[in-house]
Amino acid sequence: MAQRTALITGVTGQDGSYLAEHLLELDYKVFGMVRRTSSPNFDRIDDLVASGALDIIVGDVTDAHSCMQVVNAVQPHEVYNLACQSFVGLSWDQPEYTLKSVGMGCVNMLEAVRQSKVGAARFYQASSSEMFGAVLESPQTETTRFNPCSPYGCAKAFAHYMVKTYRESYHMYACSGILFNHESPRRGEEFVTKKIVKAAARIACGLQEYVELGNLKARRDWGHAYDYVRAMRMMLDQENPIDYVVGTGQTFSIDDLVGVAFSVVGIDTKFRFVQYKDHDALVRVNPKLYRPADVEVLQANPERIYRDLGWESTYTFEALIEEMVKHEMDEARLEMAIKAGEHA
Ligand code: NDP
Ligand code: GDR
Repeated sequence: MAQRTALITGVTGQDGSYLAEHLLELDYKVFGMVRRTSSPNFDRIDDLVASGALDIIVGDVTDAHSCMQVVNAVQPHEVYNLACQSFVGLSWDQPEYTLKSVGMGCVNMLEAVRQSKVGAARFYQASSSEMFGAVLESPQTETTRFNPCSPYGCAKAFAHYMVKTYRESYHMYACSGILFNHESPRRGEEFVTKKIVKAAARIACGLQEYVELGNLKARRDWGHAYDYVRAMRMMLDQENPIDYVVGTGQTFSIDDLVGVAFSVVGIDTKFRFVQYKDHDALVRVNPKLYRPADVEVLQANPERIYRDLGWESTYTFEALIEEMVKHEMDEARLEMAIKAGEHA
């Protein structure tokens, strides 16, 4: 079979980097679209760029002209639209930019594919469980009604319906993966898993005293990004474009996450856990970190993707958190060694 060409927007992000690796392993030619920054932020894809395996092309999803130019230049068989402002918490402070990058970003990429000479390219959209918001049914399936409660969730719902509209209006092969939270050692610093595993490692190494968190009662369905990018590709590799819910089917609270992360470094948080204004506590609740509205519980029912595509999550929650904590322990040890060197 002739080599397939894929275009990934958001390739510098957590998912983009895993997806690029996965597609390269499957012998795809892969192009990553990046926006121009004053200094490069290729940390997650450094090796792929340096080795020449991944081709970089400059474009911004909020700029329709650049989307068109990139699609015409690359002539992809498959487009994975992952780029956007993805931090839910920030979406209340930057609702306009969030809507532009999530919502119009998706429309710009859809239009670029539709109007380009490669009209037959298959299109994957990164939809989100955040669209379920204040959930109307549990666990959530492909038919659960959306009830978003953040600007980000509203923007993702808009993009999701635009993909459906393009699929039905223009008979495009376009589909969305409704992905639940997925994490990895490459997770962005502001997300709660990363914040907690990093704090557990640094506290264990004496580099940090405590960590401040917001809503500890929220529950999420957490999996590993490696598994979720496999699902994206599987969705573009079937006969017809179909939207799928992708998750583990299990849900854990932030409290649970703290317990597991700290236990990996041998700290029992039961006695020195959360107390607001308790200066001895390792984990302190700061009400400033509460969101104006929060999704309290999310839990996927991934039966359909399992049945149709044979996809399943290969990581338990504990294994995911352990991998993340171990990575942070390596980072913390490196930091200690550098500090020791400075003082030698
Ligand atoms: P990240 O925040 O790690 O990555 C976002 C990527 O988008 C980065 O490469 C970023 O580039 C890029 N980007 C942002 N704005 C623009 C723009 N205007 N033009 C071009 N590129 C842009 O997100 P994840 O990898 O975690 O998530 C990937 C996608 O999946 C996102 O759409 C997210 O909303 C969605 N999603 C993620 C889930 C998760 O749990 N991770 C769950 C459900 C959906 P830069 O490096 O320059 O900032
Ligand atoms: P989420 O992930 O909003 O689900 O979006 P995040 O890790 O930011 O929050 C999860 C839950 O933890 C609570 N929380 C905190 N969150 C952060 N970031 N920082 C804290 O200190 C903190 N304390 C408690 C939050 O209130 C929330 O309930 C992620 C992103 O990847 C989205 O792009 C994606 O669409 C969804 O997952 C599915």
